[in-house]
Amino acid sequence: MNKTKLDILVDLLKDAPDEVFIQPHNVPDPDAIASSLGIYYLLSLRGIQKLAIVYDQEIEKTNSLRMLDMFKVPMIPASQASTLGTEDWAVLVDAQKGNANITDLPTDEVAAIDHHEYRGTNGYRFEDIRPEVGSCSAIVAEYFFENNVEPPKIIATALLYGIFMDTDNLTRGASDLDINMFYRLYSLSDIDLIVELKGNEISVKDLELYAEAFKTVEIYDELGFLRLRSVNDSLLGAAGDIVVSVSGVNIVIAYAQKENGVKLSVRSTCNKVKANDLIRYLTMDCGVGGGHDNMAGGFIPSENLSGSRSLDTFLKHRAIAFYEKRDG
Ligand SMILES: [Mn+2]
Repeated sequence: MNKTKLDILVDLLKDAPDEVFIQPHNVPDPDAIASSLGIYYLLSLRGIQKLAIVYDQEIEKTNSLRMLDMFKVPMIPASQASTLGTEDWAVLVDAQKGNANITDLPTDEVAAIDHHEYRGTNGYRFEDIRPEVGSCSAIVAEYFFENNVEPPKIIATALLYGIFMDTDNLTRGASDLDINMFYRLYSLSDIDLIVELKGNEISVKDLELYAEAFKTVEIYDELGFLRLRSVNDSLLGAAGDIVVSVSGVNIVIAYAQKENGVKLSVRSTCNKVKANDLIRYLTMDCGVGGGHDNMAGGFIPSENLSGSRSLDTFLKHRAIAFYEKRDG
């Protein structure tokens, strides 16, 4: 019988010299949390011991925090994993080596399961990277069904929510796999928990930040610009999602100036302007950026920002130039 991807991954991990750490991208979001939990369950089931999920940087959004508790996700900050070292292996989930959104821990990254843009083999001994899929949760859900493992209710629910969030309720970059997995997970899930998570997406503090940010919105044709004061990364994307839903606005550039530089988040529902192309253009020669056709993120370090020109002018100028080129 042909080996499944999970079989191959398990065969590899059985040779791990010490611990195996599952590592999602920094500031894990619902898709990253759900996929990590799913992989943790499958690997434990297949006898991989000394297994843990570690992440870097704070989990910011209330729904992500609620998930940890609700689904009993055994996830700890990497800084608290006292035994983590160079002899340990890592399986990257919803992330790839070399991306700006993941900290390079001392572990040897032997595997990557992801749906972001392909960033090269990076020495992985197992990789399953499918940029055409809208969520990593759908890829992980397929590991269950492909191996005839029925996900327990809480895991099915977490994965369903991961698909929900990363595809914006199946309207953003959803592939056939997302839809099929959504359908199969649905009957195994506890919808009341999804309803509860949906009721925990914004905190009162977030609301204040949103209110302040929405006052800064400027619109140029299909482009919307939004500036956040917050240092909270995930709010940037979430606020962008709201502005992109404004009638006539199809591309949103949300940004926040932090001490060390500028965080950027782009959303696009317009086929002519891909979010990943736009972010690369915005950060060209001054920063890093990447992501999906519909959602992308980037960073420009402070030292690369020109003192003479305001950040707002710089970003607007570049975004409009790119837009007009594409639109022409
Ligand atoms: Mn994801």
